[in-house]
Amino acid sequence: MNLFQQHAARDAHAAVAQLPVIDLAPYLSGADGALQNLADEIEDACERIGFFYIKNHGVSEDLIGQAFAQSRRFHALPLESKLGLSLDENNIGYMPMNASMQAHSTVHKATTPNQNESFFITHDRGPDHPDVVKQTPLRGHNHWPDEETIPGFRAGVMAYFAALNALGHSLVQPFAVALGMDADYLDESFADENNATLRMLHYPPTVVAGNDFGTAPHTDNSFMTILARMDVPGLAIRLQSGEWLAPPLIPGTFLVNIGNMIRRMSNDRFLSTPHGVIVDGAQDRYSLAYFHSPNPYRMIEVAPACMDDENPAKYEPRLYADLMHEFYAANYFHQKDHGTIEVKNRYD
Ligand SMILES: O=C(O)CCC(=O)C(=O)O
Ligand SMILES: [Fe+2]
Repeated sequence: MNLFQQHAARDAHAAVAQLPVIDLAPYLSGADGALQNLADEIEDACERIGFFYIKNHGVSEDLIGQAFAQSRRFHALPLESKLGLSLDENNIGYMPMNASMQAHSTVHKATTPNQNESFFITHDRGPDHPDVVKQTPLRGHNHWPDEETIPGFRAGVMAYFAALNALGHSLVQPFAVALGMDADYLDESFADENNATLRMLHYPPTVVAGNDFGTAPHTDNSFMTILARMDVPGLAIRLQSGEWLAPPLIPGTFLVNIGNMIRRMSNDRFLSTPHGVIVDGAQDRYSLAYFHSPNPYRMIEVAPACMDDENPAKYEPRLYADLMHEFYAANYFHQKDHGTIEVKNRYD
């Protein structure tokens, strides 16, 4: 029995009922009062569980299906071609199996590397983009397979990235209000190409042994993550009770989870809930995780509305780039500071 089975939610039905499904239609269509209503729903979800579904999010099923098709095409390329696009110091590119381990996490001690391969992309900065020219850390460029090898891949992937980036931006103001701040409180933090990463995950068929995971239990280091899954199960989230729950697929929705950055801003009022993946069986599993975060060169600070004399800030202000560097170095074998860097905060 694996961890998720050993500590499975006893009343899964009741646990699933606790997962909110938030309708974005009123807010996205600009209805009166919709911003505050959405912020209230987000606040409740973040305080109770750290995960929620969104429906009527405006991203078409065709575009999502197309993005999954691109991921399948990419992962079907020969390993040598994919290794030619290997993950760079900005964590953009291809990560093969057995190349990362959740050393950062205290949720569950990972002892074996993650059993997934992933392709990471970000804003499609050209070679003459000022940050690419200056080689500014965490402001790099994408690594693409040749167009002739996989025609239409780049355009297809970037269309999905653009849609998710726009959706992520549209949720920033509701999150600011959920934190008890003015709607525009976070606008500047997300300006000038926010840190945004699309991770195209592939979990090949595996026989899970011992302490193996597709993705070991972890919290995300993003502000928020917008996840698209297919019908092959595997994801589990850890409830406040310590039990693990497999959130069902709900057609027409994305699953959103809160990352460590909003947890910091909320002074721990909002939960960045641990989750992980075990795929055990003959089927391939694909998922698309989109991480929406502030610009790396903005400070991450506890929101003034989330602290007072009785409840002082639990976190000092930190540059997001520094927090990202710590996280990457702790978890990814290819990073030059892997295994040596001090991780100041843990979130589990
Ligand atoms: O594959 C999944 O469903 C989840 C992936 C995930 O949690 C991550 O990439 O952070
Ligand atoms: Fe995650």
